[in-house]
Amino acid sequence: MKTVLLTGFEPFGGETVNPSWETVRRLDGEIIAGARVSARRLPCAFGAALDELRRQLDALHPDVAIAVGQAGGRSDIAVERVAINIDDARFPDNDGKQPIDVPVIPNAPAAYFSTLPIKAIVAALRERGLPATVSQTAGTFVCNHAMYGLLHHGAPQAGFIHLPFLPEQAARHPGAFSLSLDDGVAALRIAVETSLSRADDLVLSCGATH
Ligand code: PCA
Repeated sequence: MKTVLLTGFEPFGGETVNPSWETVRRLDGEIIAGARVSARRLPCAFGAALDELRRQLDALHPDVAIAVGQAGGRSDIAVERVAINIDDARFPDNDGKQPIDVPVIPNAPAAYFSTLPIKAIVAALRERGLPATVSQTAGTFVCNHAMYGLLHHGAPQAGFIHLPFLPEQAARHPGAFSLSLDDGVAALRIAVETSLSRADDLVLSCGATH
């Protein structure tokens, strides 16, 4: 049976929940398109997040690995295209570390592209009425760090998805977009199904001017 690893992060930045962990934990043990899902939580800390991710990759050898994180400022489900080899934190992580302009992995490539069918995922999400887009940057905080490490260490298909705030979080951030837990769970199920069902991607205009 194929194996899917989904990871979510612990809360950070003053939040008491992280939609990524709340969402992936709901899918732990589920069989999606004949593959078994394992959900794991990562610390929101440079280094420690990658150590845990590596442990899980070594233990599970997943066919598909999707790391998920919170992007409170985003207004849709952001399927990340690329991870860059830089840590540049605007505020300390949960261990109090704030790396500035250091590589995620020294002497490794500048960037890695997601190996998920990112545009097919966006198209499938939109078809089911869920707001989604391809994101051209996963930032330079712990999520980009984890995505870069995931792609460096590898799984046949691997990538990263950022989720907006949950409604209960958005209630404390007036004006912020939110996505319900049920919609987040449905979105990740679709992302996993789409990844398992195709290796190639769609040609779909989803670019950005900045
Ligand atoms: N989001 C942060 C790190 C953990 C998370 O859920 C980020 O976007 O880097």
